[in-house]
Amino acid sequence: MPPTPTNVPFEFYSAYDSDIEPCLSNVVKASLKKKPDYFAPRTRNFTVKNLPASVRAFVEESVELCRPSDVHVMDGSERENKLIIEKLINDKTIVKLTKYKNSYLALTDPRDVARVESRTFICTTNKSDAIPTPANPSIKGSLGNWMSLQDLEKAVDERFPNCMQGRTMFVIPFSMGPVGGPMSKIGVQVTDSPYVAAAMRIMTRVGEPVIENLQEGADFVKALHSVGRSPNMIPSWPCDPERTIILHKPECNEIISYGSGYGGNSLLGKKCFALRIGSTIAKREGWLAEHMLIVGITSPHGDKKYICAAFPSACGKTNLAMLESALPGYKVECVGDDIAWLKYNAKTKMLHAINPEAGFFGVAPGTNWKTNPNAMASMQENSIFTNVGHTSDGGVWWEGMEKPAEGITITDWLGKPYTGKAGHPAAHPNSRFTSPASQCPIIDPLWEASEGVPISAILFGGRRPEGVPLVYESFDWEHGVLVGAGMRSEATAAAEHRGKEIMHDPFAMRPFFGYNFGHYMSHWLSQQTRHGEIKLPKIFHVNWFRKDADGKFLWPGFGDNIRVLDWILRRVDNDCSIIEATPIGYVPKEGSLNLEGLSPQPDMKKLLSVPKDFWKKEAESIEKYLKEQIDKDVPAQVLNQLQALKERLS
Ligand code: OXD
Ligand code: MN
Repeated sequence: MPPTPTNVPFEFYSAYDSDIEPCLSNVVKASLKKKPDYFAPRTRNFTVKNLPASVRAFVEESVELCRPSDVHVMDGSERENKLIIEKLINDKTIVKLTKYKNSYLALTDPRDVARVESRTFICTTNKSDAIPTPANPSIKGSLGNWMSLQDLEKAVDERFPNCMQGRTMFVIPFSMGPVGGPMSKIGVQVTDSPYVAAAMRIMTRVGEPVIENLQEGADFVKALHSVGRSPNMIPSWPCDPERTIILHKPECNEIISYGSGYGGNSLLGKKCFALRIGSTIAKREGWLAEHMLIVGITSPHGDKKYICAAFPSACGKTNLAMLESALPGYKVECVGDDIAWLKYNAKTKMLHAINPEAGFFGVAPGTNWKTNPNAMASMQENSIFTNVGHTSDGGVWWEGMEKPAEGITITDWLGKPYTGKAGHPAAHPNSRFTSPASQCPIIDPLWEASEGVPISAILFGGRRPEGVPLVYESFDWEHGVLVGAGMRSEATAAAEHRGKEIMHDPFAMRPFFGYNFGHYMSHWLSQQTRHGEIKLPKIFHVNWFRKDADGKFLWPGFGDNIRVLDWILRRVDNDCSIIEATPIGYVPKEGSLNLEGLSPQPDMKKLLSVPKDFWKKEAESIEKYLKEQIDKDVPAQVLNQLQALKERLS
């Protein structure tokens, strides 16, 4: 009999449905015989058998391929979560953090710490549907990777057969967005990772209501995930880093991920579904799936507006989404910190946004009670921390956090005593906290509104140490599309990139496009006309990261960013007295940003300057990028906008 993962009796076994036996080998069947029933009766007994036929077919095919030793259909209950956590503790994947309620620390295999962009593929019949073709065959495309459907089959055949042997397959019915909402979508992920099962339960809405929705005939995205197997696997964090692969089939709404248990590689609701598959569904249905936070801002006069902001990974979306205003009288409330689905609303004639997620998967380093008290408060219970330091009093610690109390020692993310020596951080730079959004003290009352919240402004931004002003506004929507397309930012640790190279990251979506970026720009442009009358959001670009000649940040950032949001909202109200036209867009007129109470006063001249030579080079670099990388797929309007920018700069 193959070994069961641990000796703890799990209710998972009793959830197995003998009807799928015909597709299991005899060896596997033997391991499934007569498991004791540890169930307290559930409202409904979720088994493979009583899943809707289409879901059941997907699960059965996955079982046939991966041969798990048992199958558990998740109902999302507390009781079930306890059992999953118990299993994770037994497997030594997580340890309990005694300092916080119901919270745990997971340490991954050190080779499985970030999204693997180089192994992420969009698989379509025609390559040009998935990625643009560079102008010259010697130029490597940087806007996603394509794989043929035949090669996908081969990649699956080389990795998946029997990959779940001896493991439980979790079937996770999940909803992106409030269950049953008009903007929401359903997914079913099967995975052999209990860590993923527990994290998906935080990051998405899992369980009974979703199954009911499926039973009523709702469509769903199929997501197959295995952490895989490799010869030198760590038992506590199985993975197969050499053969990791993340595949998307937008033509049939399928995701297949193998070899990694971490983050966007494995929590398939997030990047794979909500952005890559999501953007292709959005294109078909006429809406937008974006790498954006959503916040509501109430002015001192009680006027509330919602905005979205697209920044690349690890560039402060979570901090802006949870901003504590430095200006008295302003209130910021969080709808989401990473992903926005935006759809035209016929009643308001505006784009409305939902946050399809239910949790935060935030970058830990740099987060503290000063920089983001709301994130800190959100993670005080029911949270899973991954690859951070562990304190001797049962808590967590990472670079940038307040010093631990006298006498407290730290074990680093590799399990070694933390010495503070340079190059040996306590937490991996891409270490994360996973916490329920509902725990955020400033969660917006409408964060689960099924029709979303109306969006008045869209911000693009990145880490730009040089040349890019604190804020500027595009002249109109088409110019805004060029601003999004021309986004660049310093590389961060969220993926496998090294160093601080300034990378093009159009719309903060470079790693997340589900289809050809040229077509994506056309789709954005089409928002102007496709819905009839529409009040489109104004588009801005912000940069909190400009530095002076000594390498010091010119702007304090964090809570003081409200000063920029205040200016933006006055622009949304069409206050024309606060702008000055420059070749790249409108910047704040001297004295129009509210800097009251800010000490020391920042050098606004430097912060808002638009150096012509820098921008001429920037425009050249954008042109080179668009022409080399996207070539014939760049929409004419974007090329016209670029030409107009160059003329304004000449
Ligand atoms: C994320 C990312 O995890 O963008 O949100 O990498
Ligand atoms: Mn992200």
